[in-house]
Amino acid sequence: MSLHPVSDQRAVPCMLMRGGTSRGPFFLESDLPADRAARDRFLLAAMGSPDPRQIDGLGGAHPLTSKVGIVRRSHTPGVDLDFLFAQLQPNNDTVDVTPNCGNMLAAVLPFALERGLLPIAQGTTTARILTLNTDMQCDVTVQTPGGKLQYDGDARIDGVPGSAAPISINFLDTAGSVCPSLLPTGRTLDRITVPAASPFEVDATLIDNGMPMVLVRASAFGITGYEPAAELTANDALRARLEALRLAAGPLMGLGDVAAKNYPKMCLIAPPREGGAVSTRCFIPHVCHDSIGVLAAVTVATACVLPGTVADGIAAVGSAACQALSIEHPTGEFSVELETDQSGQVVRAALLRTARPIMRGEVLVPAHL
Ligand code: NQM
Repeated sequence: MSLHPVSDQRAVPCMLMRGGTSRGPFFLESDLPADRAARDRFLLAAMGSPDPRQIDGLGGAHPLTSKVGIVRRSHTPGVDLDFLFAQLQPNNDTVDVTPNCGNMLAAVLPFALERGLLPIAQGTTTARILTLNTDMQCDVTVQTPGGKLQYDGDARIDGVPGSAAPISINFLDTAGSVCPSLLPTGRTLDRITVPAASPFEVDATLIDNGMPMVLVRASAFGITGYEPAAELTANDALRARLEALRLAAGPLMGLGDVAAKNYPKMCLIAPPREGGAVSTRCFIPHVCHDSIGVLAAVTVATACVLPGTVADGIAAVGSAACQALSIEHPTGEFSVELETDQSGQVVRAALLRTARPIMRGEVLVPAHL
């Protein structure tokens, strides 16, 4: 952090990156205050939170554009890079570093190569990345023909216009990221009694294969599950019932009181309509996602291949040890390749994302912060 020479602002080097279907500034850890409270004050100011429009910062007035990536060379043997993801919000002053974000993760290696943390190889460059939020490791490969980062390409991901170079992510250990285990209640299905103004009971699968999630059938909430995301976000009665369920599920998942937390995420499922494995509408956790999060898709796909979950009888899945599952969402689909062992446990998840640098320079915040 340095004082801006011609003003009373402080300047911090930053790259604004799109990672998958998310966007946010990326920083080198060494450019940020070491003190956590000071770092969080800086991030809130940089993003313009709290403010619904984030008019005084870089945030895009939506949870998916209120994200920050912090990167450093790893100290862990066998690991190249450490990534800390921070979820901010337009409407409050939280800086949550508990959950993962597989979309922002897609931009970590390009950012690290841009900032010279690792050498660029010929053809493709692969790095092992440790997500510090949940101690999760993955291998990421980017295209580097001729020793230069390539962002242009033919890979398309739903939720992002156009096409770009593919970035492959191979997750090595996702089970029980924030929850104590993959199935924190020890069951694939729970009947939950939800205390609300009008109490109700609902069948749900409480699961965490990279993202703590509550899966329920859309039909249990009187909707089809094919409604547009904006229509569901505008449905206050539905959101109130989902929030009551989320608050009841949190302690059952070993997450304690989740009232002020960004997880578990809620996912309404319905039979696939486009030849995929299942149709989804995810709440993250209060706004309906226009597509689906990366680790949310891995977690939903995992529920689809486990017998006895709420997806049983809804999801269309095969029985091969390695299969690609297409998770349908409001703006298309998300393909996840899952590998299971002989006991049916998911041992590997692979997927494709894209990323692009949008701006590089310095973000300015008031110096008194
Ligand atoms: O699930 C949204 C996103 C995410 C998180 C969210 C994500 C993931 O789409 O890995 O990427 O669940 O808040 O960016």
